[in-house]
Amino acid sequence: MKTAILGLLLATLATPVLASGSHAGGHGEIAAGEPGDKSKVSQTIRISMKETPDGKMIFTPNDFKVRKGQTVRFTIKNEGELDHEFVLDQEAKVMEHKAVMEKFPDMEHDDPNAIRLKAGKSGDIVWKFTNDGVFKIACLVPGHYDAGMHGDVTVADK
Ligand SMILES: [Cu+2]
Repeated sequence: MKTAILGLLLATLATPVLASGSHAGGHGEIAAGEPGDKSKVSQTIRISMKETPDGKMIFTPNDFKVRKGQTVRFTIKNEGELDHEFVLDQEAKVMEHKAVMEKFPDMEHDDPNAIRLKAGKSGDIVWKFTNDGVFKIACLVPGHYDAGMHGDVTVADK
């Protein structure tokens, strides 16, 4: 039963991602953009995720500027001792997703805008920023966002 509920939740969460595809203007789009094409990457941003000795959890760096239309490769390394994740989305979606994670802490994501990494592991997200605005990066493992694990991506026209 628990699995069925989780499956349903995951399906609900995954809908915007799956629907984003290549159609413009559909309703399930991710406002931050769409999965990028590796061959079109024009900027690589390296990010580390870790806990600090004073009990915070951080992305370093945690404030980026990118240009609209650009395809960015985020190379993310978990340099901490706990599992962490990197989710890129608009703030409202991040907060919605955070609430779901607090109820279902073991939920795994397999979305193009998110990656979960164990201690010592690295991974990439390739993303095309098709809209301007300020988007969030966040770790939604329960407690981590509130311990400081979030940041901003500002997408500007020029
Ligand atoms: Cu974390």
